[in-house]
Amino acid sequence: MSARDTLFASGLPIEDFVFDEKVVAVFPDMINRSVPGYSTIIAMIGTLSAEYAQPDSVCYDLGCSLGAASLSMRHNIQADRCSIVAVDNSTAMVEGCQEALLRDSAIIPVEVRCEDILDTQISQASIVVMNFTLQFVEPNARDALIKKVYQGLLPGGMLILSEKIRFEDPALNELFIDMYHRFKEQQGYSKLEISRKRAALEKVLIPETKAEHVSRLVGAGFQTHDIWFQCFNFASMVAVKGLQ
Ligand code: GEK
Repeated sequence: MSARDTLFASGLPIEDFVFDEKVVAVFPDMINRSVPGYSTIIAMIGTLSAEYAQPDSVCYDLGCSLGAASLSMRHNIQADRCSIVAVDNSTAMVEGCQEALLRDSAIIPVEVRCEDILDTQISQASIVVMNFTLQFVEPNARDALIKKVYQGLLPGGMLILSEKIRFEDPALNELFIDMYHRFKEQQGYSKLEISRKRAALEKVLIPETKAEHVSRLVGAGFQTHDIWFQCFNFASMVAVKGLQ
């Protein structure tokens, strides 16, 4: 169990959100109480990897944080001679991820890299997970990143892309944000914590609409794609590279 997230409960001035050691210390509690369906998504990444990981391939976890998706893949992959590459550009996260792996007993090799995913070379991939990571990437770098993922995937390979999403209809957008804030209150966050965290994320987490994501996936070459999970303004998509 990680420490309880009270990072936004104090009256300190609000600064842009960063993934530093203070966040790492409370991260499992923070993400579980902030992303509706997070534990389901992590579990289903394991279920999808049992089906989609191919023999002699690499499974990437881009923006791995403490490695929850990597661990879920590691415990569920059935294919022979698979390895996992987990990447994050926060030193504190990468150290925490390495510690989590030391406590884990599964045998599939995991390489943890501290690097910007914009610099990560992707090849021989059967699964690429981006679980709430693309939303933190500079918007004008997103097309090239998804194209790189497509090119690095083997035929039949799968991208699992989870994101906070925005809705074109302003009323629906407001409704889902409102429902999301109610969810956070139910999780024990105060109204003050919710509004302070929202302000800290404003310039850092840039959500896009479903249509923008679909258009990027199609532009990169993915023929098959759909949302497999959604709760209010949080969604997870799968996109599969066709067999050529
Ligand atoms: C999970 N996937 O638990 N390069 C590398 N890492 C990055 C970059 C980048 N350009 N931008 C952001 N990150 C995880 C949760 S958290 C989502 C992912 C959240 C990293 C950042 O350091 C952080 O660890 C992660 O992406 C986003 O399944 O906290 O809402």
